[in-house]
Amino acid sequence: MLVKNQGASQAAIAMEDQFGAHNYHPLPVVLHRGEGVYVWDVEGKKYYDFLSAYSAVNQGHCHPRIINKLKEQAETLTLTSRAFYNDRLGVYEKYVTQYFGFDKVLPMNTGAEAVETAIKICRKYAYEKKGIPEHDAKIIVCENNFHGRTTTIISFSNDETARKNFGPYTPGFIKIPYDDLSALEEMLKNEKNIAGFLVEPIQGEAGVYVPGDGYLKGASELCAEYDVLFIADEVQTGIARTGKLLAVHHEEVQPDVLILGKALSGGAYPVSAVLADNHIMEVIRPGEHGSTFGGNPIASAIAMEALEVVKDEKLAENSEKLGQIFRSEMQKIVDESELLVLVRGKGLLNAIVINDSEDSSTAWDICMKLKENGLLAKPTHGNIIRFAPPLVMTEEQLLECTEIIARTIRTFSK
Ligand code: IF1
Repeated sequence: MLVKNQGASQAAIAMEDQFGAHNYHPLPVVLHRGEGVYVWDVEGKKYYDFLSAYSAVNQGHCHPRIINKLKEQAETLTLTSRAFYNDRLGVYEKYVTQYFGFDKVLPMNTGAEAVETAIKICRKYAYEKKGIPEHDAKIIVCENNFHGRTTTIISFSNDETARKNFGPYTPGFIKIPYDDLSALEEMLKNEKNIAGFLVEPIQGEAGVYVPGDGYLKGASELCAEYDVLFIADEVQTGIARTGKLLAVHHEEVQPDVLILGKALSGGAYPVSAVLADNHIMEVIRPGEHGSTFGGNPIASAIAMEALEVVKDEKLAENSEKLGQIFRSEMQKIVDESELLVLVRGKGLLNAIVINDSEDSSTAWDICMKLKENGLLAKPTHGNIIRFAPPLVMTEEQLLECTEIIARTIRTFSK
């Protein structure tokens, strides 16, 4: 539906406002089509997408190979439930476990479901394999974490917006500061009944906080030393986003439990997964966990193609290369403008921090101006803007985008 006046956008926004819950505050742009690194709004204006649906379309919008696989499977068999076998799931399970180096996978749909699944596996492992008294298992999490929006997950959030008035909260979680190995060691040493440590290799929503070198390796070693499961939530940092297939691979870490989502399907379908070796995954027996759509034939077919694309198009290498260029171009703006405090990130998961108060509208205003200039991005918290384009971007396109960002920032320069 392409119309040339603003009426279509306003009509779409008004419809969402009237008939949809107000659980988001989107940038006022109404998108109609996506292809690779580009999206078009209903008036036909073209944008670079620098959010990638929160790192779900790492392979680019509507990747032809993924879409063709979606169509092919959708015309054949969409859903059987797990009451029966199907001819796609086993193939996918073999493929994805070998792809990431684990014995088994438990397929789910959304990232939050996968995080919840990992929490259940971790607790059950603690009771049945470590002899922790039932109901006493504790999982260590980090301050400023983001792992999803379910009641249990927001129970261990410290973001009041995400958790206020959603109680009573699920117990059994202990918070420590992020990127602090001594805090983790202290907790492991002094606290009883610790079952696991759940961590984002880079804290995305908090504002793309990259931990110090050695943090992930050190945390993984401490978990091994204290016989606690190291659970890596790579829903946002995984699938080549940070310049390696997984963010933990920057430090040669293999987590005990790996959580994937988002770009596992290239953004074409909700697909998530929890991977672990047999001695952990075997705590789950028939009837103890599941989901109607988990591991359905479409999800299985799409995820295999989406992962093949990551390999064939060398998206991790491209992410690493373009990420270096992006941060060095952003650093030039930081150096010349008082408005930017710093740029940080890994691969093509980056953010700039605006020199303004958390509650200022500057980051939002910059994103509105970027939209006018043909680039879509959105602030995370207050004065931080996340930049995460699809990993299929070319160097030439990236440099065009850094020029758009530089030109836009200059119009705000203090
Ligand atoms: C929103 C951002 C937020 C995640 C990690 C699990 C999940 C997410 C590390 C849950 C989801 C999404 C959710 C979306 C905005 C976006 C997001 F960081 F990616 F930008 F919120 F933090 N683990 N992240 O990042 O996966 O259930 O959504 O499939 O809720 O506003 P999900």
